[in-house]
Amino acid sequence: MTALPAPTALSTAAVSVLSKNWAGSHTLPASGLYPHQWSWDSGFIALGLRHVEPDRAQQELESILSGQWDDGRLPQIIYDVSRDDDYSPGASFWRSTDLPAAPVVPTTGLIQPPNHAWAAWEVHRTNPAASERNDFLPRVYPRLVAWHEYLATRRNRGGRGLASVIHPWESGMDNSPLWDEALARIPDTPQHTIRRPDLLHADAGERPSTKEYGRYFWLAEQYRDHGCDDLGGKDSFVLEDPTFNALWAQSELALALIAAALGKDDSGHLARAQTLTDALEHLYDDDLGLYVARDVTTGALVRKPTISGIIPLILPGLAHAEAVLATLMGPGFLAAAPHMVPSYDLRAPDFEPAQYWRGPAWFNMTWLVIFGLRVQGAHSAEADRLAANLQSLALEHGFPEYVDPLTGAPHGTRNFSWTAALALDLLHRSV
Ligand code: 9WN
Repeated sequence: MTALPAPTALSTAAVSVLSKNWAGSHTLPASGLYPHQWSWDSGFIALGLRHVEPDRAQQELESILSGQWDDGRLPQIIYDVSRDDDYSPGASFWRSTDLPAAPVVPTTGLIQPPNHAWAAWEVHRTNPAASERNDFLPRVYPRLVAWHEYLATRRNRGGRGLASVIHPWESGMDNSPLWDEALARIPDTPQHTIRRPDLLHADAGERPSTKEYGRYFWLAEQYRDHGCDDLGGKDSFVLEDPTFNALWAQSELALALIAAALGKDDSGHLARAQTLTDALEHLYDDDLGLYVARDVTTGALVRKPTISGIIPLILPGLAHAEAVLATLMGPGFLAAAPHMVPSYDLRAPDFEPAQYWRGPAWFNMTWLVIFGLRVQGAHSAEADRLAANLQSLALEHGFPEYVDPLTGAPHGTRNFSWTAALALDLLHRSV
């Protein structure tokens, strides 16, 4: 097993990254590359902060909730307008404050995976006194319920209860191979001239290509120009993603616990978690032994072996848990990748060890896999080994965004907040 770093060294360094990236009410994912607040980043960051700064962990989640739209959606990004030139597309692209349903703070119209209720419950559970002092659960519960209602009503595009993403950015795994086929149908000719401030902070070979950015912008313009209206039915990209829906189910389980702690009725949270867990089976691919995405516009499964299809292991009672565990432990993933879990099967002809979501191992995904192994009560030595690797690679390389799964070499930006937060979380759970 990889040696664990000294707890104090890791803790001091991780806390320092999170403090440097703290922007007064929330944490920037990375102060250069990502200078605004991102939605699912805040969920992961709160999971780490809860151990050391419980009030700040609560504030992190309340801050992202302050960007909630009238229809319940939680935006992918809340913008800091003073840094509008530093990230593209910015607030001036979305012009959200022109829309009556949008909040006063400028945001994107898009969303990201719903890990927030899960994070809120963990923040409360870790320090109930701090939570009760601030009335944390009563304040956040109705807004989290509205967020999930948005997914259930506006995003049930496939009609089977699963939420659809209408842009690759919404999945959090922007250039995953799962999106290639659907993106190939999208024009790469947006109205906007595309600026790439991201390339000042990360190597072009590790970021999505110019062609991909053309399509991302084209799709975002289409959604924006229809007033970000989900019922317009005009979207060209509509896919059901396993990780997005597994996090929703997990968050629905957390809402049931929050409702119980508040002395409220369950309000159907447990039933919805079960419905989502069952509906995920529509995404199961027997040949690959994992879950895949479904393209709602064609009805076809996108048969690509990515990390997204392994994350449903976080759910209790998953019908194909045994088969997915075998895939995870097999030659496409952990048997050949000693450090952390690759984002794409190592044997895929287009696997790329340093290219963003097309091969590198990400800290949040490995953290979710560790959690999943513990939920399934399986491979506990492997879970411990991954937890040790995650912590050592985080500290050794200055909290990178992702690593080469074969060598552990760091890639992307450094001092990345969720890397620090999740390493801190594992440290606190093992001591
Ligand atoms: C677009 C902030 C975000 C993460 C995503 C990750 C990356 C943005 C980008 O950074 O996406 O949202 O510009 O590449 O893919 O998961 O939330 O850390």
